[in-house]
Amino acid sequence: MTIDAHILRALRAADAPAVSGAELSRQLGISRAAIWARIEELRSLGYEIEASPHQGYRLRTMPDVLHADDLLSLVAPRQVVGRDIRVFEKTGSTNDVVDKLARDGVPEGVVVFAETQTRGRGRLGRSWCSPARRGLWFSVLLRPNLRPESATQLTVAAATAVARALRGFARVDPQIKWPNDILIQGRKAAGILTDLSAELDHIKHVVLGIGINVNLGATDLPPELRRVATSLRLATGRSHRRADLAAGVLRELDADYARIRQQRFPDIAAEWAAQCSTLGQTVRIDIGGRRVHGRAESLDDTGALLLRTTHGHLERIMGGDVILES
Ligand code: BT5
Repeated sequence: MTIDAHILRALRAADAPAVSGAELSRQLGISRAAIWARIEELRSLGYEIEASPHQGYRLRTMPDVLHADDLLSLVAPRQVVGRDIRVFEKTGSTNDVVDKLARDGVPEGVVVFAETQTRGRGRLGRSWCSPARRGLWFSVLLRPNLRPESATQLTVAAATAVARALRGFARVDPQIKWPNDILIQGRKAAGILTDLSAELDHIKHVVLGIGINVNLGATDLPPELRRVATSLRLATGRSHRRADLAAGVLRELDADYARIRQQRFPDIAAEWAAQCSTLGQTVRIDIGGRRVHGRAESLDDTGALLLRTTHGHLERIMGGDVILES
């Protein structure tokens, strides 16, 4: 963990109203002057830190910016997801940035956030609207020991983790629409894009891209999305501190990734099924140029959707767009 992350963590600790410079300098093994310089740097980023000669430093308010050290200190302790966090002001697509890191051999668990994306991507070449500082637009690098056909497990795990984090953080009741949409009050509040790099029998790496509409107002969305999309702010009537939600999502994702490594995907699938608005519904699914109709019955152990078609067959669906028919 970096020095700034340590300082922010110590300042945040609930049992310490203020932390002395001497204490920080002892914990970190650097001079009090060096601590002071870091505090000044954090202040310039918008952290309001009070300094009193007798008590020491006290964190009064935090800005709603994404700061890698702040996120690192909020996420700790974690096993894999979030052990390295990078924040960019602007990128094309965070999935592309992480894919490049993957090809350069960076270990799994790195997370890249962008305050805005100029070419945010959805599936099948669709675009993802990513207005500056209003949402969480980020990607996670994973190198799971899974066969390529089980990659959907990661999308399912991510959807479950995002839904759990949203529920705990903002007391909303998210629903999951297979495979990658998180809905609040029936409108899309988050989406997941899983980019896979694989050989025939094993996954080389997966880039899990997650977009969450946090503080978007109605006019931050293009007109054609205003009736189908929402944000946490629109749904709850108040703004939310993005860094806290980001840390919550990363912690939940870390927990679900651990469950996948321990071959406990069925536990995730059960949790997913309990909040999925697709199961039990009569749906139409568009898969490339093909269209199938039927009833969404369950998930299998790879994360695929099992559809009872109108002809009575059970069809295994790996990806596609689901449209509710009833
Ligand atoms: C998705 O695709 O839902 C996946 C979205 C993943 C976005 C993240 S952001 C960080 C990372 N980097 C990236 O470049 N992408 C990932 P799909 O199911 O294909 O849905 C795309 C459709 O959702 C679009 O065609 C629009 O109709 C709609 N849409 C676009 N922006 C939206 C937004 N901000 N909120 C809700 N809906 C949106």
